[in-house]
Amino acid sequence: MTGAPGSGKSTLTDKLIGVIRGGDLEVGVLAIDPTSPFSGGAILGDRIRMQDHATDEGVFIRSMATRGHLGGLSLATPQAVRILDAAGKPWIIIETVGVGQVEVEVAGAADTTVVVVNPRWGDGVQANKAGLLEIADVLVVNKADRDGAADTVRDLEQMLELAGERDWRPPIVETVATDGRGVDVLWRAILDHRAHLEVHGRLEQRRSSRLRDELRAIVFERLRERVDATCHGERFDRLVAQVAARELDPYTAADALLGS
Ligand SMILES: Nc1nc2c(ncn2[C@@H]2O[C@H](COP(=O)(O)OP(=O)(O)OP(=O)(O)O)[C@@H](O)[C@H]2O)c(=O)[nH]1
Ligand SMILES: [Mg+2]
Repeated sequence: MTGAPGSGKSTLTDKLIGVIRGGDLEVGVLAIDPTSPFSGGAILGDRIRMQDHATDEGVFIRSMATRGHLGGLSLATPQAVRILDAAGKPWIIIETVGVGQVEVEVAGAADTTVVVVNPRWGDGVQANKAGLLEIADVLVVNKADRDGAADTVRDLEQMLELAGERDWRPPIVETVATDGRGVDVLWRAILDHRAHLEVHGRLEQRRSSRLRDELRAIVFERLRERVDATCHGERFDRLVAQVAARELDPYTAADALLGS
């Protein structure tokens, strides 16, 4: 579940928890704050917004900040999802603020990406509109109680039209998260997307490509640690001095370091 700050992600998540618990299934919620090192605001805000479920044993809600975490969101999120999965949560909702690269990483971590926008979304200068449409499996126009919801739906339809043929056309759902209107339609859209993935073998494909990305990211982090360890110390300093004195070119120096 991704979208601009304040678009209603937590309120929608709260209502979705209600739907899932109505079916007696357990649910895990990860609210990811990509910017704050402490996530204090997010923890408080999300807990308050999902208060109805705070004492429900079948609901696990956790806020996490990823700044400062090695590999950031792309490593922390799948690991947290894995733990919730192992703990037997059949549904896991990941909420994160959409800012640039982040929503793309979220899309990488989830089976279904829900992009939340609000009425008049089309008015502002939003650099990453096309990018958001690209990752959306389901589009939500939340705060449909406000003016301009129908226009925004039309805008989105046009943009999807321009984006061309795809094997899955993201449905556009209007919701009013505060009173729950449209949330049943949103849940149906999520289930439809899941069914689509399963029928076409895409679920396994997505998960396997996700694992490839994760493994690659882990290897990358490990290599980075080695780079830090290698480009450090007496031998490194000596090679730098040799390059500075033009006794050695930097590529040869690099090879010498890697060779060691
Ligand atoms: N009028 C109206 N207000 C809404 C609706 N959904 C959410 N809100 C309000 O919008 C504000 C932000 O809602 P949140 O659910 O916290 O939004 P969010 O996207 O989780 O916000 P961040 O996590 O801070 O990015 C709250 O005051 C909600 O009560 C809606 O459908 N209609
Ligand atoms: Mg929130």
